[in-house]
Amino acid sequence: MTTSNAPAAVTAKGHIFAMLDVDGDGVISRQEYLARPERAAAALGRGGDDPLVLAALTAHERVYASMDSDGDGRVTFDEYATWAGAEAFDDVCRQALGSLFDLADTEIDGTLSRAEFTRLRVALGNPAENAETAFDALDTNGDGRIDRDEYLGSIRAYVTDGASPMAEALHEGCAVSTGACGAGVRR
Ligand SMILES: [Ca+2]
Ligand SMILES: [Ca+2]
Ligand SMILES: [Ca+2]
Repeated sequence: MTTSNAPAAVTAKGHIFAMLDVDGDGVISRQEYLARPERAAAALGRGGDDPLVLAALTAHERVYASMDSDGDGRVTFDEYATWAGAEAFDDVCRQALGSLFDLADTEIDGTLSRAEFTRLRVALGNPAENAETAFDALDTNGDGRIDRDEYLGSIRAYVTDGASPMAEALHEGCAVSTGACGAGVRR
């Protein structure tokens, strides 16, 4: 299991929790979490009967159930901190993040173009202004596309180490655009 006490890793965890606790009441509610794929689907023009939307909802349900260990429909920071880590990422988060990627990949070529990335980012409630910076940080091989492995690998590195191109992107305020599913690092 990957664990880290690095300041960057602790910062990453705080960033992700704050991003998912949309109303800032110190709890990630079920509704707050499940609104993410719903909002993305609606903004990307996908209906509720789209198999990709159903897959995204199922994947997010699974993450929430995993994260909410006492099953009360509220994820506190302590609950989140105990749960989050590389293991949670590999078990459930990779699938949820991949599902958002697939929703945004409207050309179905397995990569996100700048336009597709920006649409996903806006769909998840972030302003489009710094999409360029975020895109450049995530396009690690600089080919003008973010492929699925590049995308998921960057987020995994961020949630386990707090250090990756994702950190730069998050510090630009683009946390929501990454679609981070809630897997942060363990203390
Ligand atoms: Ca909340
Ligand atoms: Ca709970
Ligand atoms: Ca594409």
